[in-house]
Amino acid sequence: MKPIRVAVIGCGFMGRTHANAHCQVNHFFPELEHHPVLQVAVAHPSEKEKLEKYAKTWGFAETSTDWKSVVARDDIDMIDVCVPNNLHAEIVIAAAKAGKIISCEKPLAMSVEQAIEMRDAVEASGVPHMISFNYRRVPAVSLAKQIIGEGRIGRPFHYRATYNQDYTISTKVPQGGAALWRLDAKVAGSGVTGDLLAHSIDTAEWLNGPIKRLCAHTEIFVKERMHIETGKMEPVTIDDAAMFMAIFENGSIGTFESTRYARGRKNYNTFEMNGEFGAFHFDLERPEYLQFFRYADPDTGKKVEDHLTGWQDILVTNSEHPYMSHYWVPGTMIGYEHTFINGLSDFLKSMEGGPAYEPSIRQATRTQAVCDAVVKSAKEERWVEISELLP
Ligand code: NAI
Ligand code: SOE
Repeated sequence: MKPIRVAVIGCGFMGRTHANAHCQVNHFFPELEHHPVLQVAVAHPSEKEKLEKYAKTWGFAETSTDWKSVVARDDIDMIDVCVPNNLHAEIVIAAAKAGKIISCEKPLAMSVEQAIEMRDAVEASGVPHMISFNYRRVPAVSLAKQIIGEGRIGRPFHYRATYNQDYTISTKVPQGGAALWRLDAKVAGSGVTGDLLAHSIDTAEWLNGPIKRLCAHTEIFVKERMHIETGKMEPVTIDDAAMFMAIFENGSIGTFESTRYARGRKNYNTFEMNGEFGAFHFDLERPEYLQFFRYADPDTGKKVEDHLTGWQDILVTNSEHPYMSHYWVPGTMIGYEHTFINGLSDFLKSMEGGPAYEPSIRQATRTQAVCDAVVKSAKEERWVEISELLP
């Protein structure tokens, strides 16, 4: 086994999912040659106590509140970036220059300009890297990709995505601070566009190819919120909700909607694709299912008998389904945390001669360009070509 000494930077929500993945990946993927070792846990100096607890819980050898000195160490192989969005660029660029293996959370950056700088630094250094768009690794989502590859959707006509939550409806929710930095544009970059639509865009381009142009509208429902750091009411400048129409390079058309004001919705990440031969629908609130509609055989084009057509709920837990042979017996479920384990396993396999890990920083830069196009289109009230932002 080859050890990879990991420094996880950030001990919040993602710090936990990533530490768990590092601990679990060799249990479920014993064929891997690499073995992550939790060497240093890093967090902001204001979270010293939380950091110590986190490090103890997950078994890190050491802690630090100075990520720069950690990146500079020779005895660290991998920098795993799990901090708010405004810190991604500085850490990723420093890690690339130091020749470290890099893992970075989404959204890649605060802007496409910043993403391009990160991409150039990482590509120049040639270091192995992964950007954590984990929902690709839900087995049912990977099955959708497989079904497209088998020609079962045929010519695509429509792509429809939503990513809705409801936790900012109360005007009393402050902006800034732990987790709620997402409401502060200086830290998050954008609102639901970077936080939630980035996932939908990554999945959409993976399944249906590049988006060519789009037209968006964004909304801020609560215009002022108390800022945790100043204690004062301050204008809200992130998008609370965003929706856009998209034209894909392959000629299909799409709609995307995201909000944190969809009462009742917690993590409602859905997508549907309708093609000539078939269709599928996925809903992250029922993650073990992929709905599939079969209209015609992909090889012969022959129609399924009319009385046998209908939506089929595929319970994606058979060992023939993506990733599932690594877990339990058919009919037993895996969950959210396994998307991170699956992603890390794919990444380590890519370092061992397996298929290239996706999304790379190049693809994540495209996703960032589409996010920026959404914000630009809404601001300028016009259609925006993605090539305007990423020639
Ligand atoms: P969080 O607020 O739970 O944790 C942030 C962590 O960053 C804290 O431990 C804090 O101490 C640390 N931090 C802040 N400033 C620091 C500094 N200067 N030096 C060292 N550490 C510092 O945030 P969360 O939810 O874990 O988000 C982190 C990143 O992960 C974000 O980019 C977010 O968009 C992304 N994310 C991705 C998800 C996914 O589905 N792939 C889910 C949730 C978040
Ligand atoms: C926001 O609540 C959030 O945690 C996002 O930051 C994640 O990217 C998403 O997967 C779940 O929701």
